[in-house]
Amino acid sequence: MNRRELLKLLGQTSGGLIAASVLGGCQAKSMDLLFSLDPAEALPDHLITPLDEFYVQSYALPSQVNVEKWRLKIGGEVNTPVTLNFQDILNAPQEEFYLTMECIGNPAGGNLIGNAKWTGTPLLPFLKQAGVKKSAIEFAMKGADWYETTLPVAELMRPEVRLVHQMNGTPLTAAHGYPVRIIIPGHFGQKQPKWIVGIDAIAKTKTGFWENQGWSNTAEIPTHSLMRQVHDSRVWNKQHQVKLTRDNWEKGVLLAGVALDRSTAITSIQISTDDGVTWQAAEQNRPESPHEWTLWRYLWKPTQAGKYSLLARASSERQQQAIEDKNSKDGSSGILKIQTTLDA
Ligand SMILES: Nc1nc2c(c(=O)[nH]1)N[C@H]1C(S)=C(S)[C@@H](COP(=O)(O)O)O[C@H]1N2
Ligand SMILES: [Mo]
Repeated sequence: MNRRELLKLLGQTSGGLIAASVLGGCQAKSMDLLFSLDPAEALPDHLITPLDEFYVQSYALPSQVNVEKWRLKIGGEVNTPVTLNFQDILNAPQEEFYLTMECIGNPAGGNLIGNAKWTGTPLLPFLKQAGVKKSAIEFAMKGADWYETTLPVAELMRPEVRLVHQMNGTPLTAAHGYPVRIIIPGHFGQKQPKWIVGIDAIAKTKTGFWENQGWSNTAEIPTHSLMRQVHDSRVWNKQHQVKLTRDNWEKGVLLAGVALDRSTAITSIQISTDDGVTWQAAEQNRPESPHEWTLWRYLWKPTQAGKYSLLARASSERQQQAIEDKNSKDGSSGILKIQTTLDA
């Protein structure tokens, strides 16, 4: 099957993102615990997802891009088109930053999310060098695999948009976009083309690959939380059932997870162990950047065996997460209810 056929095939699949995650090798390997079970240990400042656990979401198999031949062309509605090679990226000022990447198709509680330390250079000086014309309203971004997505001009002209070539201190792997990808904070992964080869200023609006299949065209990250761990088990899907023996729950049960918003700090995480009737505040860390996930934990002290429904909801300076379980094409902002059984 060639790429065109593959593209066509995926285009016809209603659950395109799911199909892609199979192709992309979204791994569900056994994972170490994210959070320490020792309540005396402080929450870390940063929780980095190791590269071998970082999800991969590609609609086509990763293109092998030859770094010698790689070029990024900034063109379209600009005064002077600019062509960059890999050395131009390395010669420009370098910045390191933490940012959490999440797929818009990540179901509530899903594993299509990861946090990394990225290294790259701001895009803005190159856009200024090209001189974006007044006629431009959007940028169309292209990957070497023909993936395309668009965003308004102002979104890409923010200083925090960068051309990135390292992830967790090592060159991007082929699966994550070697040699260069773009990162546009505040948006789901869909707006972050890997193997980027083209940024075209365009005078008419256009929609990209996933957007043409009904996925949000703004793809902005809503205020949301994910419970990732209940005591000593990792949680990564909504069917997840947790069972704890009395020995394990009597001393208290650690509930822990992450929360993220498009642009503002997470101000609180609330936990309910009675299906949303009462809520308690969880402990959280305070990352410097709103684009890195906030870590939270809560020590639940149940007094009775039984079945419980565990919920976590996040609030940011912008909004509070809704208590619903919606997996829509705008990204799932709904709450995951984790069914937990405490044995007598
Ligand atoms: N060129 C290209 N870029 C792409 C994609 C793709 O298929 N091709 N998938 C996008 C989607 S849907 C997501 S969620 C992120 C995932 O990035 P990751 O695979 O590095 O985790 O890449 C985005 N960038
Ligand atoms: Mo995605």
